[in-house]
Amino acid sequence: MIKAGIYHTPDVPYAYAIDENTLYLKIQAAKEDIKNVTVYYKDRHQYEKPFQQVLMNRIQGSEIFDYYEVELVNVDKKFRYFFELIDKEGNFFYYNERGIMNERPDVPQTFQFPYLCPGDFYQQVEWAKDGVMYQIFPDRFCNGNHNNDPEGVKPWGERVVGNHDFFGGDLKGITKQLDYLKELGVTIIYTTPIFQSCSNHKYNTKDYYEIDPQFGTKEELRELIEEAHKRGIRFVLDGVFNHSGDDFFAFKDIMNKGEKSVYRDWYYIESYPINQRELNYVTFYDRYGNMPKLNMSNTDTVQYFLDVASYWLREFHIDGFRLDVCDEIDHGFLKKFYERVKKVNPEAIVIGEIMHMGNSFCRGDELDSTMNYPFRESVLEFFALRKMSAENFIETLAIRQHSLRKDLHKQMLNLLDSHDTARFVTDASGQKRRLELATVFQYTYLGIPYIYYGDEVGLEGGNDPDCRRCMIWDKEEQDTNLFEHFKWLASIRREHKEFVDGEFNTLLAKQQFLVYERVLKQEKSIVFLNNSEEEKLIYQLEEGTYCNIRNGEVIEGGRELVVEPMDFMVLYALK
Ligand code: ARE
Ligand code: CA
Repeated sequence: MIKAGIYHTPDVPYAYAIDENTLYLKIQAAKEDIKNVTVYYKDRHQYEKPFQQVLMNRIQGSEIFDYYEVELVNVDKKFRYFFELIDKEGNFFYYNERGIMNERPDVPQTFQFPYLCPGDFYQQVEWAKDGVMYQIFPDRFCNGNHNNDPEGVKPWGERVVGNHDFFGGDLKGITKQLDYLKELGVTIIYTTPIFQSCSNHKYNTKDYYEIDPQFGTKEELRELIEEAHKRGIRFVLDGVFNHSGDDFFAFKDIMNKGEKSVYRDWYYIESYPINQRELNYVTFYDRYGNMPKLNMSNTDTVQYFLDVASYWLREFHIDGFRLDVCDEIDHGFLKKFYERVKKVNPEAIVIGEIMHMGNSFCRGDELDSTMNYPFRESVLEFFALRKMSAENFIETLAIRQHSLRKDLHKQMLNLLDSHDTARFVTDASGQKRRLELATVFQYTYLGIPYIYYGDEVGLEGGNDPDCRRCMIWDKEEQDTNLFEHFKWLASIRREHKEFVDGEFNTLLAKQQFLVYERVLKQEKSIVFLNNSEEEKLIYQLEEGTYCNIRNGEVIEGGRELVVEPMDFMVLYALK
């Protein structure tokens, strides 16, 4: 046995409470090195009681590791356990708190999961997990009221977009387009910030209790949310709590009163008076003087922002927050924030904007999800830039999958692009077929599909600010085939729960060919993606009867299946 491959720790993502009696356990082993793994467990206080044993399930791992998992039920809620590993040669090994041994460990040396504390259970956000998210940059989505347009708005659709341009989009415009979003299959809207702020993106908040007049009124927000809810669409707001605008009252007070300001501890001020040219205070990205970083370990600041969250949840029935620059905010604040949000609305979601792994935020007590930028990087390199083989692609995803707890991984927001990146189709040199294949993957992989407004009709754009062009509403200019494709994807995800909750198993990942199945109890679908521009994908299909869910055709298995270059197929196993 390759001992170096063995790993477990009684902590997330290797061990965590699923509910009041159930413990999830996972162990890592070197690839194809182990015949099987059995876990022995019992109540930790019952020394005399014999261990119960259960064989662990092997799940698909990465290129170098295999994983075994199991759910243990113990009504006494207290666990003591160790692993028995049998290698390919039939040798027995025992793994416990003190390492790997040749003999069965004594009871005191076993791993322990001392208690399944009720407060530690993680509750999945069902409506989010089953849904499709749509991101809106309000100034650019739809102008529903010309009376609130800021001065000097540019004509809608102007090709060149500057850092400081305004186009007049607003909340009324979003309300007007709810039926459009419903048709697309959207179930969650997330808007970038809408609180009062002088910029077009509004990430420098002036007042966390006001809607920016450019976007409308509180009444209009209320109407938007009510109308969305009527259509089964949830509404998530952007919370910019890492920093405020420099015109936020607390920072202004420090600018005016210097050291004497009662708000001096709300920020990280290095010296007085405030000097916006030299930046003698901490800011977002160390350079944006109009975005001073908030001190979220200061009790008053924390209290203020917890109340801000309560206000929008309670008064406007928003369904959650996306937290800007989440990974630079204190864990302590995030834990309190999560607790407050769930207290006001137990169903609400908390999403972190984290561009990297961010696993320390994903233990189940700070966030329900993150914007899955690592997913985006992989999909971009495989489908758009074609810099990666299918093997590498699957490997990068497997590493991410196994580093996170399963329930949270199914709620990751799988984006292809956002207001901070170039658009996928533009990175794909305008080749929409690449976008189509990538979206097939996005909608049939683990996690929540996330559309950045306009991608569904072929809107293009390079890096910020070009990725923030106005939404195309002229039907002549919209790519309606693409729209139909997105619609179809949402429908198969709605109808086939295996795409939401099923296990993901790769059947083939080679060069530019990808075949995988999603399995949920008796339900199984197989996805074939041929990302090659020249070669056919030829795959020996297992015996059985399948339905091609794109056209309803019934296909008998036990034969070779051919998928043309840059094409895909989704088969549902009938029997
Ligand atoms: C824009 C332009 C700048 C210009 C500036 C001034 O992009 O080039 O100099 O305007 O006019 C918001 C606006 C941006 C604006 C920025 C500053 O939306 O348009 O810049 O404010 O005024 C990191 C963070 C991540 C952050 C990105 C942007 O980790 O949290 O940077 N994303 C959020 C929002 C943004 C928002 C802010 C934060 C600020 O989603 O829209 O910007 O509130 C690597 C790094 C990442 C890094 C990423 C991008 O991947 O590892 O950490 O993300 O690059 O730089
Ligand atoms: Ca307007």
